[in-house]
Amino acid sequence: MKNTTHPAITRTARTATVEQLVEPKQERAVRTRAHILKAAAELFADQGYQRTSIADVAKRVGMTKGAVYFHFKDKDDIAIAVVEANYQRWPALLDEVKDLDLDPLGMIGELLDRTARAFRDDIVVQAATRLQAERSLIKTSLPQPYQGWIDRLTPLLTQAQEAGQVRADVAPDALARVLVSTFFGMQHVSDVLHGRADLSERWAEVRAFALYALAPH
Ligand code: LUB
Repeated sequence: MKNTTHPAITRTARTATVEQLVEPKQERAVRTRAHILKAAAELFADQGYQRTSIADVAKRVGMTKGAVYFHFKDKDDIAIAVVEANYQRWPALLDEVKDLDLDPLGMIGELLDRTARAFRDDIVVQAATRLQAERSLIKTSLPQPYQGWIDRLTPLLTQAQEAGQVRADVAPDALARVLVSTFFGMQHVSDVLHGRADLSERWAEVRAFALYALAPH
C-alpha cells in the first residue's frame, strides 16, 4: 500500500528522531563517564585497587578498553575521580541539612545520620573509603582524607558550643577530630563484621554516646 503520509509530517517525524538520537556530544560524554565511574567504584569496593584493571572496568561497563581510555588516562585517574566524587557529596549534604532549620547540635546529628546512610548505601563512598585505606598501594597521591570532615564539623561544634549545647572545656577542633576518628572506626568495624548492613544502628549507638560526652558538664 502506497505511503500516504504528508511529506512535511514524515520530515518532522524524521527530524525529531534524528534530534532524539543525536544526543549532544557533551551530555553523552558526561553520562558515559558517570557509567565508567560507577562500574569502577563497584570493582574497587568489591576487590580493591590492585585486583582491578582497566579491562575489568571496560567489561563491567560494556565498552572497549580504548573507549574507557578516552575518558580516563589510566586506573589511577579513575581512582582519583572516584575519591573526588565521594568528597563532592558532603558539602551538598551539609547544604541540605542547613535548609532544615535545626539547632547546631541537631544539624551535626542529622548530618552524620545521613552520612552513615551514605556509607551504608552509596557504592562510590564505599569504594573511596577502600581506596583511601589502600592509598599506600597507589602510586599517585589521592586527595587528603579526613581533614575535610574535621574542617566541616569544627564550625558546627563551635556554633553548638556557643549555643550552650556542647561542653565549653574542650576545643571544637579537638571534638571534631574525635568525632571523625570515631565515625571512621565505627564504619570500618561495621564494614568488616557486617558489610555495613548495620551501620545506621551502630551510628545510633555512637551518636547517643557522643551526645552524652559532648554535653555541657
Ligand atoms: C571518612 C574516609 C572514611 C571520615 O573523610 C574521609 O576521608 C573518610 C576515607 O575516605 O570515613 C569519617 C567521616
